This record gives sequence, structure tokens and C-alpha cells, in this order.
Amino acid sequence: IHERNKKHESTTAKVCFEFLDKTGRSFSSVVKELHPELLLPVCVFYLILRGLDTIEDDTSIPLETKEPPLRDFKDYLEQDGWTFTGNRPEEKDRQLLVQFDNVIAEFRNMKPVYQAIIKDITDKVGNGMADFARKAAFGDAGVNTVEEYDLYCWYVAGVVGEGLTRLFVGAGLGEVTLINHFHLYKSMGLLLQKNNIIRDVREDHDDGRRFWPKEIWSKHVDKFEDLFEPENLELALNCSSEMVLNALGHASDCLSYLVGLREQSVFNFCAIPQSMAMATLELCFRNPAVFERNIKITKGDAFQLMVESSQDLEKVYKVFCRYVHRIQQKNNPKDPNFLKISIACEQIERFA
Ligand code: PS7
Ligand code: MN
Ligand code: MN
Ligand code: MN
Ligand code: MN
Ligand code: MN
Repeated sequence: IHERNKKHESTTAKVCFEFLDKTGRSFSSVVKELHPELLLPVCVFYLILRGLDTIEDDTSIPLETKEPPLRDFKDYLEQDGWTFTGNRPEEKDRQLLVQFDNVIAEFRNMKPVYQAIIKDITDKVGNGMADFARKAAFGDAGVNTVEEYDLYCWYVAGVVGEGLTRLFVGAGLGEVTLINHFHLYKSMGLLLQKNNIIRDVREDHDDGRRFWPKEIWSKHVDKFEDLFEPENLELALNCSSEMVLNALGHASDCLSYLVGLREQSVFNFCAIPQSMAMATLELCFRNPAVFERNIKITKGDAFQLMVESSQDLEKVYKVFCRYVHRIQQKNNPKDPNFLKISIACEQIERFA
């Protein structure tokens, strides 16, 4: 519906949109469809967070080298020409940071209100990532309790939800009262992040990283590595289903959040990733492949979800119910969380 005005676009903005395509994964298409008022601000916001994440994810950078750029990232936003070349050559989004001066130029071109929101969020996300990189490097390898798990997800995704909500409201495209609904925008971020952490468990483990909280996996296996042993498959599936149960706790909040969005492009931007997350959670639910490789919903399913989620809340609710129903069908009576999973599913279905 909205067409980008490419003629009046600066070279640095063009470079930003190219990086959005190269690094955007599932987000690039929904960002590009946003209302013109938020198109470039959200694109730049995305690239800034992608830049931070490219430092956070690089396991070849030792803590002493990694912590300062994560904590100081917000200051670089005001340093014309700043770039970062400290990533290993194989890091897939390395080039974004090598040419980060383009992102900074567009950041400094934005309305000051948007700059202030993005700078504040960059500060919180960068420091949260640094805190957890420090926890992972020392002591007990990071995420132990469910509370710590939620805190990590809050820093890397919940805070992003806060920032996006402030941008929507600042642009006059979301209900002002959404800002007060901390719990709802937190859930918007946490459902996406938990889904990512469940799906990526094998890839993260191979990289020497663990985000599944010990409080959950220790109920099923003695050592985290045991989840990946074929002889422990049944225990591993029960563990992953408890992780899915934990994530499902955010689904109703996400539907409630969407009620506060009036502008269609903002609605689609928020709804499409949540529908994809519900589909991915269902795909991961009691699926042995999770412990072997990275699984993905099919292109066809993704396309259908985009169409269905670009309409109204009723349609998104139906999508949620479809996947919740499939989870119910795969739920196993021998699973220690069988009843809790069943109740969590019914609770989502009762949203309407
Ligand atoms: C600003 C659009 C809509 C209220 C880069 C969007 C990694 C799951 O495993 O690339 O590294 O490949 O699939 C997005 C709330 C955040 C949370 C978070 C910023 C939704 C850096 C996104 C996206 C709030 C930290 C995708 C949470 O990761 O992972 C903008 C409302 C970035 C949102 C990370 C993860 C996003 C994520 P991987 P992905
Ligand atoms: Mn991804
Ligand atoms: Mn990361
Ligand atoms: Mn990442
Ligand atoms: Mn991941
Ligand atoms: Mn990934």
C-alpha cells in the first residue's frame, strides 16, 4: 500500500534499506510495508539492534573486548563515521558494522523524538546483553532460573517492544494508553524471543551457548548436553514441551496488545511475526528434529500466514487457535506437563 519515495532518498538511506534486505530475516518485508512516517525510523532501529546482536552473538570475541562496545553502543550513534571491524570474518552480518557510518548518518537525520527513544532502548538492550555475556563467561554459564530467562528475554526483545510501542504512539499510529501496558508489550517481545530460543537450541548449543533455563531442563535431564543424546529423546521432548508451555503463557497478551493498534501497516508489522511465532512453536512442539537442526515453517505456510495476519484481529485470533489446536492434538498424556499444556491452550482459545 505504501510506496517508498526512492527518488528523494539519500545514498545513506539506500544503503540502510540494502542492509535491511541482507540482515532482515523475517523482519525485512514487514518493515518495508510500514507507514512512511515510521519506515526509515524502524529500519534504522532494526539495523542498530542487528548491529548490537552481531557483537553479542560473536563467540570469538572475548568478554573484555565485547563488553565495552555493547555498553557504549548508544554513544556511537552520535559519532559520525563510527564503524566496527572486530567481528570474525565468517560472522554473517559483519559488513553491517563495517559500514555502520551509513546507519549513524540516517539516525542523526531523524526527528529528535525518535532519536531519543531509539538511543534509550539501545542503552538498555546493550547493557542487558553485556550483563548476560558476563554471566555466561563466569560462574554458572548464564541462565539458571526462569526469572533470569525472562530477564534475558526482556533485555533483548521486551525492551524492543517498549521502544516500538513508543515509536507507534509518538507517530500517532497507536493508542496512547498502550505505553502503560508494560505487561502486554513485554509479552510481544517475549513470545518472539522464546520462540527463537526454543527453535535455535541446537545451533546455540553447537556455538557453546545455552538459553534454556536450568530450572526447566534439570527437571528432565542431569546435564544440558543429555538433551541431544538419542537415548534421551523422550526426556528431551518433555523438556521442550515445558519450554513451549512457558512461551504459550504470552500468547493471550499478544492478542490483547493488537487490540490497541488502529493503523493497518502497524497492525500487520506486529501481527505477522506473532503468527509466524505461533506456527513455529507448533512446529517445534514435541518435534525430535529440534535437537538435531534448525527447523523452519515452509515458504507456503509463511505466505499464507502473512495474508491471514494482514487483516484484522479476528483473523489473527483464528490463526492462533489453529496452531493451539494442533498443539493440543500432539500433546502427550505421558508428558508430566500434559494437563498444564492443555489448560494453557484452552486459555488462549477463550480469548475471544
Ligand atoms: C526493531 C523491528 C512489535 C511490540 C535485531 C521485534 C536477537 C526474536 O537467532 O534474527 O539472532 O537469528 O530471528 C526488530 C514487539 C533485535 C522483538 C532479538 C529488532 C516485538 C535484537 C524481536 C530485532 C519486539 C535482539 C529476531 C526479538 O531475531 O534471531 C525491530 C512489538 C532485533 C521484537 C534479538 C530477536 C529478534 C527477536 P537470531 P532473529
Ligand atoms: Mn531469525
Ligand atoms: Mn543474540
Ligand atoms: Mn542473533
Ligand atoms: Mn537465536
Ligand atoms: Mn538464527
